Order: sequence, then structure tokens, then C-alpha cells
Amino acid sequence: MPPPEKIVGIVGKTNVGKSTLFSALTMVPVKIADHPFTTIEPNIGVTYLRKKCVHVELGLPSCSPRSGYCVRGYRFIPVKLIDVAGLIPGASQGRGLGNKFMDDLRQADALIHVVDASGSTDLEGNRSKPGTHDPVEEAELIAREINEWFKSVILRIWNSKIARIITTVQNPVDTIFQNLSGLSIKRKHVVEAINLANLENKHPKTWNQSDVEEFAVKLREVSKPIIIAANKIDYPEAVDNVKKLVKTFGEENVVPVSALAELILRKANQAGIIEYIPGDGEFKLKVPKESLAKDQVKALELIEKNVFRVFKTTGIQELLKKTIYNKLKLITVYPVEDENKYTDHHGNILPDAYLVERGTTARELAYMVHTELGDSFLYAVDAKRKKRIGESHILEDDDVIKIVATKSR
Ligand SMILES: Nc1nc2c(ncn2[C@@H]2O[C@H](COP(=O)(O)OP(=O)(O)OP(=O)(O)O)[C@@H](O)[C@H]2O)c(=O)[nH]1
Ligand SMILES: [Mg+2]
Repeated sequence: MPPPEKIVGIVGKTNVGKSTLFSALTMVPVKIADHPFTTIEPNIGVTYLRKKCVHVELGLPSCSPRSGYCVRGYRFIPVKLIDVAGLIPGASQGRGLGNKFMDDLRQADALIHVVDASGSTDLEGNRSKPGTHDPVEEAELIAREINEWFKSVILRIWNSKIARIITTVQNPVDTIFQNLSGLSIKRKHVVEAINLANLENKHPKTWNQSDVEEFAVKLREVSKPIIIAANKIDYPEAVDNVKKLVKTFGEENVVPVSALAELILRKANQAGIIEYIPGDGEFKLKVPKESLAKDQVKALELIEKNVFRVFKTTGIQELLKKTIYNKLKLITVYPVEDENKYTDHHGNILPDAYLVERGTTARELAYMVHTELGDSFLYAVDAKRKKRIGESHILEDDDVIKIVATKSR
């Protein structure tokens, strides 16, 4: 039983390339069009985080993933993605499609906020010339709408449930946490949000509306961190805008991307026209150039010139990596049953790559593999170092771990 999958939501202004990004990441064909509000119902799919596979470090020729896949020493680990309808400023007051559809993102662990870095769409998502709109303004206005949505979700639950019971309970943090189930919120998020909102000395039963709102905003920050995907970097106008976005929001919060370039490359790879592994900064033509249509050649040349030469890659894997490693602070661990062969009992080599939180202990990992393994945990073996480790040993990235328990699976 692998750990609960990580869910990443894709949000942003309408017509900025959310569905293009989703499709590029999942290869699920979805509606993409150059006008506002193309997406209405959410698109759900699986993408893969690229990472050097530990089989390489262990000197093994290959591995046999149960989920995801491994190519040329790179392991691709599954992450769930949800693409929703677009926002416009004022959505929280019902403008555009409103913001109720965002409730589809309640379970998200992180949000990718797609911004049109080329400045080629106005605040309502209508097309204009690149460089005519300010992506910083867009990012700020839409971020406000995202916070308004989360505030309304928390207020709804607070007023309908929490406010009534909080007056009598022993431990208010537990009550708040339990009543926010389904929002992918951990108990520690509740504690952190209370501290960040400076409410640690004020009993929740005395919180007024603005206290609850402040708590909600901080809770969003800690439980659903946002990363900005500065999209459409294939337009030269995006170069300066990316710098402005980085200056305003910080390098750790902005990743320049071209969703369209990634989609074109992946499709061309699938069609056998080029060889391209997601995350590469180049592609190899597999057919004679003369056999391609003019448009295809032009598109590939543009990607080479405006994306690879200026930004090195399409940015899509960096976006995923920053979301998983920097925002969610996850590491990869490989549970195995045979610490010498690195296999499960069927002989599959490194069958699982779990994305777990930094700070996860050996025993916590045992619980993720199987409740019984956690309950009857004896010790674990660090298979790489051939070392016995105890239950509270904190795991490191790329650890290969065998759990020893009285009750095996
Ligand atoms: N040049 C360029 N165009 C892009 C890029 N990403 C998306 N587009 C174009 O932007 C338009 C809108 O793309 P969608 O993916 O439908 O945008 P969306 O944000 O999902 O839009 P809604 O669902 O309507 O809110 C399409 O014409 C895409 O081809 C990109 O990286 N570069
Ligand atoms: Mg869409």
C-alpha cells in the first residue's frame, strides 16, 4: 500500500495555458482553445516527476517499477494533477465562473499558479499582442482570488460546525483539525497557521470573523503552498516579464515554463518524429527534416531558439521538482523486502519509490507500507549502507529500506 498520492492543482487566470500545461504533463488530451473559459469540468490525470533512479547508484542494470517507469537511469514517479476552470479578478464576487469550482482542489497538497508571462492576455483572458499586459498585476490579483476562495471554504466549515463545538472542547486544535478533513490539512498545519496568524494566545472560541480569516489565509499558505509557473516563455516578450516576476515573488516561487513547447515536444516524441525525454534541454530529429511539414519545422526551430537557448529547458520538470522538493519538502525512499537484492518477494527490483515528507522515520515508513508492519515493527535495515536502524531513525532522500517486523505482509 503506497503512501497517499500527492495531488497538485493547476490554477490561474482564464486562457493562460493551464490545460496546455496539464496535457503536457499528463499526455491526456483535453480541450485547449484560445478564448476564456474553455475548461469547465476539472481534468484529472497523472504526471511523473523525473529523478535519477537509485538503481544507477547501486550499480544495477535496471529496475522494475510497479507504478511510474524508469528510462535511461531516470525514474519517473507518479503525482496526481487536477486542472480546473479559470479565474478572473472578482471571481470571489461571482464574476466569470465564480470560484466555487475551485472546491475541486480541496484535496490538493500544492497549487501551481499559471501566469501569462508573455503578457498576451488581458485580465479577463482575452487575447492581445504579447507584451501588452502586466503579469505581476495578474499574479497578484489572481493570488487574491485564490485566498478568497480558501477563506470562504474555511469560513463555511467554521460557521456551520467548528464555532458551535469549539466552546466546549478540551483541545481546540484537534477539533479544528478533525473538522477540516478532506482538505489535505495536517494537524501541524493547523498549529503553524495559528502561530503565523499570531493567534496562539487567543482561544479559538473567542476568535472573531477577521481572526478566522487571518487563520484561513495562513492555513492556505502552509497546507497548499503556491508556485508560479511563468508560462509562454517561447515569446521573446516573456524574458523581461520573467525577471519582473522573479523580482516581485522571489526566485524560489517562480519557474519560467513553456507548456506549449513541452506539449509539442512530447507529441513529436510520441509520433516518433523526435527523441525527447521530458526534462531534457534538447531533442534529436529521428526523421529527415524534409519529410516534415513547414509548420512542424518552424515550431521545433522556435523551441530551439526561444526556449532551449534562452532558458535551457521547457521548465516543466523544474516546475514539478520545485513543487515537490521545495514547496512540499518531500524525499524519495524505496522500501524493499530483500536488502541484498533490493527486491520485493516477487524479485522485482526497487518496485516502489515513495514520495514522503522530509523528517519521516523508519517506523512511519513501515506504517505507510502496511499498518501491520508499523504495529509490529522491530527494526529496519538501511540497505545501501547495510546498517540496522531504529524506529525513530529519520530517513534520507534515496534511502533503500527493509522493514523487519514480527508480522510480515
Ligand atoms: N505561445 C504559447 N501559447 C500557449 C502556451 N500555453 C498555452 N498556450 C496557448 O494559450 C491558449 C489557451 O490555452 P489553454 O491551455 O486552453 O488555457 P487555460 O488556462 O486552460 O484556459 P481556460 O480553461 O479557458 O481557463 C491556447 O491557444 C494555447 O495554445 C505557451 O507556453 N506558449
Ligand atoms: Mg483550461
